[in-house]
This record gives sequence, structure tokens and C-alpha cells, in this order.
Amino acid sequence: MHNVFCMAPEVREAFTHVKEVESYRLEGRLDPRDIDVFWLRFERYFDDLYYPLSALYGDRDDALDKFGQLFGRMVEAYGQRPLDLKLLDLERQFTPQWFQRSQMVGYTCYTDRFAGTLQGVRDKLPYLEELGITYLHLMPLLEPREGPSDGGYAVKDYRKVRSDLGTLVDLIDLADDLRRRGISLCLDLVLNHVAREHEWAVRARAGEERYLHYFHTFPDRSLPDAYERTLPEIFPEEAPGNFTWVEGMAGEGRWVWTTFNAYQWDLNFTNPEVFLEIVELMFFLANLGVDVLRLDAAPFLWKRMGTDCQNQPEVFQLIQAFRAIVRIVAPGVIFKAEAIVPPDALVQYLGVKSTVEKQCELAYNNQRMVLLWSALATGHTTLFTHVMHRAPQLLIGCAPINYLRNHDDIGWAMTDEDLRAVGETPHLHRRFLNDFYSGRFEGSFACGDLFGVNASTGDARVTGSTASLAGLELALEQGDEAAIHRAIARILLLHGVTLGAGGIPLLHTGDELGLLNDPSYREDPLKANDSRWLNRPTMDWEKAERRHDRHTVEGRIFQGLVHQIRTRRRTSLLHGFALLQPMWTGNDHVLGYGRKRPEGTLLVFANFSGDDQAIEAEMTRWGGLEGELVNLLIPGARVPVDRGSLWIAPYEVMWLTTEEDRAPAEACCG
Ligand code: OTU
Repeated sequence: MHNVFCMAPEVREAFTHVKEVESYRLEGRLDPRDIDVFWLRFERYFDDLYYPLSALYGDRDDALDKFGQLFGRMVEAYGQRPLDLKLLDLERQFTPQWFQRSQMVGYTCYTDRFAGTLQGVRDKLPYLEELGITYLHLMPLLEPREGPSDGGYAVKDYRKVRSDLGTLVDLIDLADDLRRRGISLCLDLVLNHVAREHEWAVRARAGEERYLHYFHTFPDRSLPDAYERTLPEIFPEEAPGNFTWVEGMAGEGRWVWTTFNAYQWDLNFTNPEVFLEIVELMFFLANLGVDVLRLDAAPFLWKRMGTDCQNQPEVFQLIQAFRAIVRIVAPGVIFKAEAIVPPDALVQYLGVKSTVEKQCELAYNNQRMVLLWSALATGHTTLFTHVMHRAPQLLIGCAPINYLRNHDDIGWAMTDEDLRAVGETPHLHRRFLNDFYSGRFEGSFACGDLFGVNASTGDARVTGSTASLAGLELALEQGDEAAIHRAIARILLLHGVTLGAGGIPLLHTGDELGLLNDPSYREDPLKANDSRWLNRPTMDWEKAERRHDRHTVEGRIFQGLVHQIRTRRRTSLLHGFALLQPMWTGNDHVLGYGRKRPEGTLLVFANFSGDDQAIEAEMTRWGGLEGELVNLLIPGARVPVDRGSLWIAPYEVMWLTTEEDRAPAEACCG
């Protein structure tokens, strides 16, 4: 436990100053017990916010003044926090691993495409409960700009719900309902940029000095050109370049930094006013009852000449300060980093060494997702195993989000170094994956499309639904029963590996029913140039009706998935906190890893080929497993060990342990 007495002298001085000067703000406004809790947390996390903030803004003349403003806002937000959320804060502080439990299973959807409105989502909660969902990420739902809005990632008003979806009251009601059911709510905080129709941007454009400093703007091309030399293109097709000329802005016009689309203006975090604005939005969302804030496009928050302007050290200072501030005011709320970056950069978002627990609790495990698709296309797992060996084995206080698909594209982000280490030629492997999943490769089972084709570099990414990429679309088209069977097996294999890992597994709308690509976006001029819409399906409730019928494709996938989820929920061996040991299984088609927890050991083996495969039965003795094995996924059946070999069926995934090690979920605390 940190306390004021072990702080560095300058921090202690600043803290004492704040406490003396600011105490009056609390008196009479809050219950004395609340004041005690506030000061306890403030003391506990003070240096986490003080150090990064002084590094970022300490040199400014108005630093102290801004710090005072920040403090005032924290007190206000804390005072406004509803009682039930304050109680939840306390509960979660005593169970800091609440989001690491094996019961955590996520689902992501667009409110309108899933159920029309927020009220509609409430009506569908029994469906999500049937699936076993305990974490719901609703895609952007705050008021976007009109016209194209990058799927809602161009927000015009952060304090309003998109009017066709409902109202703020509906959102609060939904959050309450979710909380009663034990489902956490995740919402996006789009903090790298705002829509050019957002009030700040409008006022900047009109030349208001204060708001001009909210953005990165330039009178001519000299600086933009200098930055461009090292900047990559995020959307090379629809939004080439990183700057947009805004005619008539603040006089003649200016170049505005727009990393993504021209209508998404990057915020300038060198300005503490911007920092404060975002803090306020965090409080606002937290007090509505949001549990998880998804920090959209986190890597891009800080720009530096001569770099790719991603993952700059200041990004981590910003997150650390945000983290500490929200921990003081609303510690029940956690952060999810949306950082699709190489693994070495990613771990920083989760916190490493001295910053453990000071960054985000959650981050997308893009690497694992990409490796799964790579293994499925090639039928080989060497690359996967190699990368797993290099990844950090145990991260304290945080969890990866493991997923197969989301609303974005799949970019083949394995590093050149890793590809070379396993004998692949990096650009050829990536080209193969693009060809395979866009269906261009001879003999491919996949139906998908390309996204973000960069004509000058030849780079491209892939888009498509899990089912279509795994071969279901083609198999159905051909009416080939055996191919349908294989496609379903592939889908359940991928889910089985995702659910058979720590962290939070996250399903994407329709994956539970095997929904196929949705090409209808091509008819909609607002979406036609963004192929990511191929995998943003409208929920097919008719297909959902068939989910209990095992004779249907939907029923086979849904029931198979529910079975995996229930199995996961019943064992604490899939709690996030475990020692992970990747294994070289001796059979390149079979992925293997062990998870060791105090109460027992779990082994996962997954066959990525369409044939039976064997590995040496000895492999199953890792971690001291003794005696007869059980496969949690096929209760009661004998594990097929034959003459020293363990046999794994085509595309099968096994979760092995022993009767003794099998641990009910209650065996794990927190
Ligand atoms: C995110 O993705 C969202 O998920 C996208 O849907 C948005 O378009 C985008 O931000 C802008 O708001 O480049 O291809 O490392 O990869 O922020 C997706 C993070 C993206 C980026 C990520 C971005």
C-alpha cells in the first residue's frame, strides 16, 4: 500500500498542498464517510496521476491552475456518482480480479443492427444470457455526425445518444438492467478524434483561439509534409494522407491532422484543456453505469516528428494519468486499450515493470487472432507456437481480449522477425493469407474480401465473417454436406481455442449462429467504400429461432458454442490468472499449451488440419498431471490414447485435465 509517507518529497509536498487548498471543496458537499474514502483513494493513486501529469504539462505556467481544475472536477464527479455504483466500486476494489473469472464471456454488437434500439437490446438480454454472455460491448452509440461516420467513430456530441437508438435515460436503464443480471457494459470512448461537426471543431474552424489549440493545425504544408515522411496510411483507399485542408478555417484555411477519415479531427493532447475534456467524458460515461471504457485508437494520441506517431511514451503517461483519476472517482470502471500494434508495444498498454496496474486492464489480443487465422489457412501451428513462446507468460492485474472477428479488418500483423524465424518469407506469407481469405487462392475454402489495399506498398488486410472465412459460405453454396461439417468443425475449433484461454473471450454478432458475409453495404452509398461492413451483419432473428434444432447449421454452431461456454464457466482452470506454457507438440498440425493454476492444470490441444492427428501421449504429463485424463469438452468419454499416442480428430479441440485437477469455478476467489 502506498501512502503519503512513502512518496517522493516533491510529490508529498504537492499532495499536502492539494489537500490543504482543496479540502474545503469537499466539506459540506459530501457525506463524511465518502470524503474519507475519496481521500484514501486520492492518497493511494496520487503519485500515479502526479508524475505523468507533471511530465506532460508541468512546465506550463498554468499547470497548478489546471491541476486545481482537475481536482474540482474529480470531486464533482465523485459527488455525483450514484450510490449503487459506489457500492460496486467498493466490491470491485476487494475483488480486483473480477474481470478475470472464467465466467467472463463477451459479445459485441451494433445496437441498431442487433435489436433496433437500446430498449430492443434489453428485450434481447435473455438471448445473450442463454449464450452465457457476461460482458456486452455496444458499438458506438453516441451522436455521430450525419452522413458517413466511420460506423459511429466520428462523434458529434458525446453527451447524447444517437436519437434513433434511444435516449440517455434508456442507456442508464439498460446499464442498470445489465448490472442486475451480472453483465458488464463496455462503451467506446473515441478520444483520439472528434467529428468535424463537433462543437470544438466548429469553433476552431471559426477561428476561436481556445479551440484552435484543441487540434493540430498548420497554415501550410511544410510541417505536414515533414510528418508524412514517417507516417503510415491507415485508410489508404478512402482517406489517403494524414492531413486535410479545411478551406476558410481561421481565416484563409488550415491543414488539420486527420489520421483516419477527413471528417475525424485528431485532438491535441499537448493541450491540458483537451486532457480535462476527456476526463470529463470519462466521468460522464462512468456515472451512467458503464463498466469498461474502450479507448479507441489509443496508440495515436501523441505525435512526434520523425516517428510513425503511434505508441509514443506520452501515450502511456496519458493513460496512466487517466487510469489513476478514474480509479479515484470510479474504481469499478476499467479500461480496454484498442491498440492494434505489435506484441512488444501492446504489453505497454497493459502495464509493464514499474507501471504494472497503471495502464489498461484489458487490451485486444490482435496477435492471437491473426495467428489463429494463419494457422487455419496453412493447417500449421509452428508460427503460433513460436510467437506464444515469445509472449509474456504472466501479466498481473490485466487480461487480453481474445477474439476471432470484430467490426474491423484483419491485418496480418505478425512481425517479419517472427515469420523469418519459422522459415516464412514475410511478404509472401501475408500475400498468401490475403489471397486465401479473399478466396483468390486456388482451393481456398474461404469467402472474404480485401480492405485497405495500398496500391503503392501492396499491403492489404482482410474482411469477412467468421463463418464465411472458415468455409461455411462456400460449403452451403455448393450444398456439400461434408464441407459444411468441416466448416462447422473449423468454427468450433477457433472458438474452442479462444474460450480455452485466459482473458476475456469476445464474440462478434452472429458468430454464434454462423452468420455469413453481408454484402448489402455495397448498395448503401454511406458504406459502399468501406468493406469492413461485410462483417457488420444485421442480426438474423429467424436464424436464431433455429438455434435449438441440432439438425440445422445454426443449431449445431450455437449449441456447440454454448457447450464450450458452459464448460468454461464451470471450471476455474480458465481463470485469467495462470502460468501459460506453450508446447512444441511434435506434430505441426497440433497446437498445444498448458495452463497451470494453484488448484490444477489444464492442457489444450487443437488440431488445425482436416485429418486425424496424433501426438505423443507423454505430452499430457506436463505440469505434473497424473492418472487418467478427462476431456472437459466431452464429459464421460475416454480420452483416445492408443499405443502411446493421443489421437485428435480433424479440427478438434481438447481441454484436458484429470478428475483431481478438474476444479469447479467456486474454487477460485475474486
Ligand atoms: C478503430 O480502429 C476502430 O475500431 C475503427 O472501427 C475506427 O475506424 C478507427 O479506430 C477510427 O476511430 O485502424 O482499422 O491501433 O488499428 O484504432 C482499424 C489501433 C483501425 C487502430 C485502430 C483503428
